Amino acid sequence: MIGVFASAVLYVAHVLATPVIWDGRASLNLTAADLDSSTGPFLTVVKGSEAATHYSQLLGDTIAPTPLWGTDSEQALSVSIDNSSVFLPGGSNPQYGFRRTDIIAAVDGQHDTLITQMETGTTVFHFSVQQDASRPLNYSHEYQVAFIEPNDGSHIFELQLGSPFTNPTGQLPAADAHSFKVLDHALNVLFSTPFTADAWHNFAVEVDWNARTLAVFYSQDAEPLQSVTDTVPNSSAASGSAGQGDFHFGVLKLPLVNSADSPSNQNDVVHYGIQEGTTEALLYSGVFVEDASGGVSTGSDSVREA
Ligand SMILES: *[C@@H]1O[C@H](CO)[C@@H](O)[C@H](O)[C@H]1NC(C)=O
Ligand SMILES: *[C@@H]1O[C@H](CO)[C@@H](O)[C@H](O)[C@H]1NC(C)=O
Ligand SMILES: *[C@@H]1O[C@H](CO)[C@@H](O)[C@H](O)[C@H]1NC(C)=O
Ligand SMILES: CC(=O)N[C@H]1CO[C@H](CO)[C@@H](O)[C@@H]1O
Repeated sequence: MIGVFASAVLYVAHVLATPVIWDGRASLNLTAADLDSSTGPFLTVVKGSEAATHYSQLLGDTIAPTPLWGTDSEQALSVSIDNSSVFLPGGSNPQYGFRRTDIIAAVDGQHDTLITQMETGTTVFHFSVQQDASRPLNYSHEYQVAFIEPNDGSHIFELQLGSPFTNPTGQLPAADAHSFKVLDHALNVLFSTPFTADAWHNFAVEVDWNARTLAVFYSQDAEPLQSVTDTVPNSSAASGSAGQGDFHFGVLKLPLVNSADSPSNQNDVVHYGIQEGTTEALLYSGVFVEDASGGVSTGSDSVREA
C-alpha cells in the first residue's frame, strides 16, 4: 500500500488541471425546469411516473455541496425514491422489483456521443454522496447508487450500499450493510468504508478503458482524495464499445425475495419481490468526469507536483 500511495502522490494534480470531459456539478443557475426537461448536464428520464423534480431537487443554498472542489459555483442535488418510482423502459414492462431514480450524464439530453468521450483512454469518474437524514435508506435492501452500465446490463464499476440481494434471503441487515462498497465488474469489493452521517463521502474511480483496470480514490469533506486501492484488473468487462455505457448516479433499490412468487420469478429482481414503498433519498454533489492524462484531481487545494 505504501508504494501505491507514493505513486498516487506523484499524480496529484491541481483541480481542473486535467480536462473535464463532462461536468455534473449543478451550476447555481440550473433550474427545476431544466431538470424536468433534461436540459443541462442530466438526463432525468429513468424514474417513476411523476415529473423529474418530484424525485430530484436542486438544493440551492440549503445544503452546501462537498467542499472538495470549492463551494461557490455548485449546488447539491437530492435524489429520492418512493412507491411511485417504478421505471417503464420504453414505456412498457414496468420494473416492479425496483424502486429507482437514476440521473444519467448527458448534455441537454444527448448521452450517446458523451459515452464515447467519457469512456476512451483513461478517465476518472468523480462523485460525492451524503445521507439525507430525513429520508434514510433501508439497509436490509441492496442499493446500487453510482455505476456505468453497458448494454449487457453489467456494471464496469458500482458503488453499492445496504445488504446485497440474495436468494434465499440471508441475515438482514448484512454485516457491512451500512458501508459503501466499490465493486468491480465481477462484483468483487475493491474498497469499503462506513457511510457515516453529516459528511460528504468523496469517491473517484479511474478507469483505463484500454487495459481494463480500475483504481479507487476516496476522502471525506475537504480532505484531498487519497488512493485506496491498487490499479486492479477488471478484464471481465467487455472491451471496446460493448464495454461502454451510460454513467448513472441516484438511488436504485433492489427488492427482497417474495416467497409468494414462483421460483423463477424470485430471481427476477427487476420485476418481482418485496418493496415497502418508503420515501428514501441520497444527496449528491461533485459529480464530474475528467481525462486522467494530467493525473487525478484530488481537490481544490491540491498542488500539481509532476
Ligand atoms: C449558468 O452558469 C454557467 C456558469 O456557471 C454558464 O456557463 C451558463 O451559461 C449559465 N446558464 C444560463 C442559462 O445562464
Ligand atoms: C406500491 O406500488 C405497488 C406497485 O404499484 C403496489 O402494488 C403496492 O400496493 C404499493 N404499496 C404501497 C404501500 O402503496
Ligand atoms: C426495511 O425492509 C425490511 C425488509 O423488507 C422491512 O421488514 C422493514 O419494515 C423495512 N423498514 C422500513 C422502515 O420500511
Ligand atoms: C480485483 C480484480 O482483479 N477484479 C476482477 C477483474 O476482472 C478479472 C477478469 O475477469 C477478474 O478475475 C478479477 O477478479
